[in-house]
Amino acid sequence: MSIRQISLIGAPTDIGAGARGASMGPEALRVAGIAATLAAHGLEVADRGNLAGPANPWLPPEGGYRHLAEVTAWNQAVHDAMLAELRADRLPILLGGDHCLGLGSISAVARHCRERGRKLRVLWLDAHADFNTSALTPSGNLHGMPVACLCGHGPQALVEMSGAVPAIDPKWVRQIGIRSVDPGEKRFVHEVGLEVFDMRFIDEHGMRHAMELALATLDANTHLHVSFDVDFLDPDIAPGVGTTVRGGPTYREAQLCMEMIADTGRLASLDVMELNPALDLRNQTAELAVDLIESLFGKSTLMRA
Ligand code: 4U7
Ligand code: MN
Ligand code: MN
Ligand code: MN
Repeated sequence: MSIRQISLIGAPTDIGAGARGASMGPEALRVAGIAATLAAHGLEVADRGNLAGPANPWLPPEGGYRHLAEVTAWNQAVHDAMLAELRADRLPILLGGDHCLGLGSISAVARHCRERGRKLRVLWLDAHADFNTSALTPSGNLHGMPVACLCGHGPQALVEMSGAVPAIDPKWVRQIGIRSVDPGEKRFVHEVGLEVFDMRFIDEHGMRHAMELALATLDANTHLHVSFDVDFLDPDIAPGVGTTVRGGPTYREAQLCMEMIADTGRLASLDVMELNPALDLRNQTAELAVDLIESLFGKSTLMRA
């Protein structure tokens, strides 16, 4: 049985990103009607408002990381807020905010799964692998590093946030839609054996087959977490992100991806990240994200009424 009690948590920051503006993401998703849309499907929705954290000082990287202290503070706030909702048996939706916050979010999910003796599966929907380290990163931006940090590679404060190191095993992760990976990052992804369904795979085998494989071996004791970086989507339909990469999933491919996740009935937490209203056109990317989230929560056509 899927969880029907939803909590929205806003994290208005662009502290880990390379462009300013993802800090406006939570409000843009609210304006696009995320709460009412989910409520219309019979879900109970509580909007917890926005978390608070340090301002963005917009400084160059130090020791391979930009804004590490501020990123840590924001992630701790996200971790604590997500964990409180999970412990109350609610389904938290993190409204980002840049994707560095996936670290705090999934650290809370990992801690919760340990407490409850549950298995964890993370679906990482993104144009990027987000598997850089301070030695590999071309930018120092921590939104390009959360998956590596979760797998135990990163600064101590981030790596330890879940209370266990590593927070997750790379075997628990499936990445979908990937089409931009830095050279050192690529080697590291192969080294740890991350399971990646990149755009080449989706071109050749289709979204359906990619999702069948990514969702295989889920069982009744599996907590399914989806980390949705909006730059997963093709920029023609989703221009409102800081790091567009052409050649992403179309509207129909993205819908199928969300519908197949919904069909598992296992979704238990969600991040909606990297939406950048400063780069959007008439809030269309936020509206698209809400449309897709509706499918993720089981908006059905006649077939599955
Ligand atoms: B996102 C990048 F160099 N790989 O590390 C980096 F291309 O959360 C981009 O997926 C990271 O949007 C993008 O800075 C992070 C770059
Ligand atoms: Mn990302
Ligand atoms: Mn991305
Ligand atoms: Mn991005």
